[in-house]
Amino acid sequence: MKCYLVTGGAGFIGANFVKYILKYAPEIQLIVLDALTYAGNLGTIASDISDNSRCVFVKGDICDKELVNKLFEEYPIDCVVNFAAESHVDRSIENPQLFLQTNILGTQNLLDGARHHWVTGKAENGYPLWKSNVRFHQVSTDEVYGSLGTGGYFTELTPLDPRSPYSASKTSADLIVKAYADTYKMPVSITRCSNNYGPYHFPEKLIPLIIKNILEGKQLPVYGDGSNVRDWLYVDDHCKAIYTVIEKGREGEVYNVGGHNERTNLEIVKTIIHTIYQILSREQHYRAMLKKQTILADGSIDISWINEGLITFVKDRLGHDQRYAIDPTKITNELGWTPQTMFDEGIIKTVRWYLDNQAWVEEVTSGDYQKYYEKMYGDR
Ligand code: NAD
Ligand code: TDX
Repeated sequence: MKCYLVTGGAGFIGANFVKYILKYAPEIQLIVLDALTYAGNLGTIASDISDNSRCVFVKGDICDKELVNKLFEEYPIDCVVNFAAESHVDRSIENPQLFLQTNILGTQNLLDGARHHWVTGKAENGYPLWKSNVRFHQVSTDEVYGSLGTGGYFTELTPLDPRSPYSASKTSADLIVKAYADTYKMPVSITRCSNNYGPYHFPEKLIPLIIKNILEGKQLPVYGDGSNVRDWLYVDDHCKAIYTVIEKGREGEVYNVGGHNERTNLEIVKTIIHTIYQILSREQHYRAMLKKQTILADGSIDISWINEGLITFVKDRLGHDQRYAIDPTKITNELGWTPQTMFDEGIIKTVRWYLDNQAWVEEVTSGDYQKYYEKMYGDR
């Protein structure tokens, strides 16, 4: 049996990855390390831990050297999958230092822990000798490439050009991973994925925030003029790409991950409005969860207000990247990866998941979320 140390496994993509591996990769045991920051929620993976002897949870910080060493001593870890990060661009604009601490120094601390436990000796040429079949996998982002104009795609050869404190910290982490590969010949790989969406996405990010606001009858904040473009991928497709790269990808390589699904933010917001309206038109029982309850003459709950009039254009994000678009040719041609869930299907699945899992939303937003929302968006 192989053993993966999955960091950040109580966050959005990490938790989906834990579920993906437990379902599809019976040969893998998981040690999940997560600090449970505002973005991490143990409830998301509680059943995965309790129902499964293949999954152990450890609460802790990737920057904690002693803890990371202890985990390597205690468990036969042969792969580190590093999801743990501060991940929200807006928060990085407010507090850059935390992003540098977690995303750069945390990654370096994990690299060092792995290096100390995976090196078995020294070759004649002075380079370390590595235990066989080990891998350090860094979960990176398309944001390291910066921002595109109206045309073109990010390939693995696109120069790194991060523009926000978040993307600069992720780029630095990628470079530290590359430095360990070049200097110590450490077996590493990196995936750079476009925007994910799907279940367990924290409602500070665009798609879950818009769903939450509609259900609460609030306005829908669109930054600037809503023309910025993101390339959206269903989270399970990202999880499959990571697993494929770890198991089949070449050592030392970077693989871009994306599904050619570019949309403007305005288009995304309109799609969510229409999707929720359609579902609530047909399935009246969901209307009970709306905060705004106007009862019509026929006794039904009014949903006519769920329309594009809810959209409100707000102050733009500082340094807002205009467009991201991934060219996934390398991972498709080399490893046969292609996305399985198309956006039209994925967004309906996602909206339904949020309608059916309001208890989860309440749980994850019961902490400092309200304070954050008021600071970012006022009392809209
Ligand atoms: P998230 O914010 O939902 O989850 C991050 C997790 O990391 C949380 O569970 C949090 O508690 C944990 N964490 C934070 N600091 C930690 C620390 N110091 N020690 C241990 N755990 C810590 O993020 P996400 O959206 O799931 O993103 C996961 C990874 O994927 C990140 O590295 C991100 O850069 C990358 N990524 C995200 C997207 C996206 O669209 N969300 C796209 C491409 C890449
Ligand atoms: O209220 C909002 N209104 C709005 O117009 C929010 C929260 C966002 N936006 C815009 C900003 C972006 O153009 O929507 C777009 C998507 O924003 P986010 O959901 O914050 O994602 P983004 O900034 O694109 O970054 C995401 O994708 C790449 C993840 O958060 C990163 O972790 C990942 O690396």
